[in-house]
Amino acid sequence: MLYSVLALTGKYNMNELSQFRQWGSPTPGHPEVDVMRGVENTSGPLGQGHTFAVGAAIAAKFLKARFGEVMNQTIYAYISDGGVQEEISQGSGRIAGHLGLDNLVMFYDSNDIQLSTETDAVTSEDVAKKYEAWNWKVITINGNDPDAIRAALKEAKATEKQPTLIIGKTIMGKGARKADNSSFESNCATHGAPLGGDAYKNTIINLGGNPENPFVIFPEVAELYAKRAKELESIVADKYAAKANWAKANPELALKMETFFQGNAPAVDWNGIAQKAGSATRAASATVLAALATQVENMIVASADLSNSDKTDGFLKKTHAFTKDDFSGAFLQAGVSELTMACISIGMSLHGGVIPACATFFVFSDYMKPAVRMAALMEQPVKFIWTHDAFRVGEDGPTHEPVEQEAQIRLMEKLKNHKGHNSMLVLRPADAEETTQAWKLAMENTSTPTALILSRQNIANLPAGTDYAQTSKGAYVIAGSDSNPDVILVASGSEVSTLVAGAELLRKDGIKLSIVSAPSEGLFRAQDKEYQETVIPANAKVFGLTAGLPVNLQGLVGANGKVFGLESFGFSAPYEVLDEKLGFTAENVYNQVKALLA
Ligand SMILES: Cc1ncc(C[n+]2csc(CCOP(=O)(O)OP(=O)(O)O)c2C)c(N)n1
Ligand SMILES: [Mg+2]
Repeated sequence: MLYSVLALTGKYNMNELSQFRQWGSPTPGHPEVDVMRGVENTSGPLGQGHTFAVGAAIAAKFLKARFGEVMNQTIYAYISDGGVQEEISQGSGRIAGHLGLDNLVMFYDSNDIQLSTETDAVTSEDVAKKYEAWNWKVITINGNDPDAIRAALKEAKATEKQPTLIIGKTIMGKGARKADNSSFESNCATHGAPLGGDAYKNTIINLGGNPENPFVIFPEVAELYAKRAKELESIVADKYAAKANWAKANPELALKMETFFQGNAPAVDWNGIAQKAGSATRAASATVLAALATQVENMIVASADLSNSDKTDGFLKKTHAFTKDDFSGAFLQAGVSELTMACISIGMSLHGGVIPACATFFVFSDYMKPAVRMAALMEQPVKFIWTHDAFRVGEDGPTHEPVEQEAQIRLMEKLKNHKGHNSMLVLRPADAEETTQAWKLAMENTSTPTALILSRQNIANLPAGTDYAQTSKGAYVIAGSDSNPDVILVASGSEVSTLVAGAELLRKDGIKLSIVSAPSEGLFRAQDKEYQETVIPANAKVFGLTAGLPVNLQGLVGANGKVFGLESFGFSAPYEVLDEKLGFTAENVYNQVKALLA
């Protein structure tokens, strides 16, 4: 539907439509973001698209609060039976209604048919009542009637303080015919499969076309669209003129708006950020966020009901959360809805003009993976803040202790996007200072999503003299390392300081060692081979320590070494006890390395 409508506006030609789903065509099976062609987001995983729209509507409100009527956009979205059923629709429906997003109009293609059954086989809920309960204006119409659609859109535009859901009761496969020329309407079989053979021929004939030459725009349709194009030309010209007048009257604001939409890395006084030595990296992140809140005017931070734990409150304390009538703040209290929050953040990013970040506990990144994948595919520079990064969550026990999550998310560093770059930057800083550097990299990364994996517990700073600027190389040798080491010790996050403690014991035995902090293997492997060789020479003996699965470090440690990691779920106990029980101590580092060198 999207391609065919865009073809009527000249964004695709008939040849491109005929290449639907074929290699190299601009018409892949599910539309992939291509703004110049009118595809504003990649779609396919049900439920995410309309949530991107909620994010875009929030971004528009945020910008309107700063620039006024010139940013007075309405966001139009589509949803289907499948989208309404997806759990994420609960989150986006709630938030859009709660924030009274009257700049959001969503059309629900309610055809009572889904992929493998009719909808009444799986649901009997009253969708209108559900959305009304979330503070949506709901208008139910015959969705195949253009006049009814026009009237509903007018009503939606006039609605204040509520998003609008237009429930269009439609007929699936309207006009479709089977091989025997009987009706093929309202039939699951028409969802995705080509009609084929005589069904296809009969359908084209029934719709007034010629099966021998089906890729044709009927003259009356072409005329209708040409007329509308003319109207749009003058509407757009008026908009541009109004914008130019506004820019003339408000040169500073106009410049600011231009800067926001350029999407470049913002200017931040990174050197001015003073970290408290020995902080938890989540607390160090709060320190950075406090600076970003005052220095980056178009940053929006969200948290899924954990702002005081994930320490996004560092940002929140300098601003205020969005409310129904007030988007002058820059914080989204997303409530407990991690996937929704992630998709809203992506939608903000797709809208443009803003820099979104969102936060929760690392273990709940599991709830966000489908969105992270879409952010990576669409190359959206959303910042994902994940705190409570390992078993040192402690007393909360195994449900809250990420073990395999780091390995999972680091797979995205290995997966290339369509530009051939790592599809995501994943950083797990080793101390407070490295956290500042990690945030700097995150803000400077304007072409892919970034993950910041942060600790709950305090971490001793790396040895004095460590050149933190080298964080940008993904892995680097920290201060106090020996040249020509007998063994190289490598880790990320708080395990680096455990290595430092273990190294002290090893040095007493005369062992020479080098310690490598590796916040991002993906970034490290993007450096030239020469640099990589200076940090971890190919023939070196290497010991890796990770509070996640050993696979986190196997790529860095190689065949010549050994990784000590966690190979089970965690346990509930104070984290110092867990460190002892699970072997994350200086003594165990000593024992493991001695065994490796023996
Ligand atoms: C997350 C997710 N799960 C499953 C699918 C597979 N799928 C594609 S469309 C669809 C349902 C189709 O029904 P509906 O949304 O009503 O669309 P219609 O067939 O009416 O056009 C399903 C299950 C998907 N694309 N995304
Ligand atoms: Mg349907």
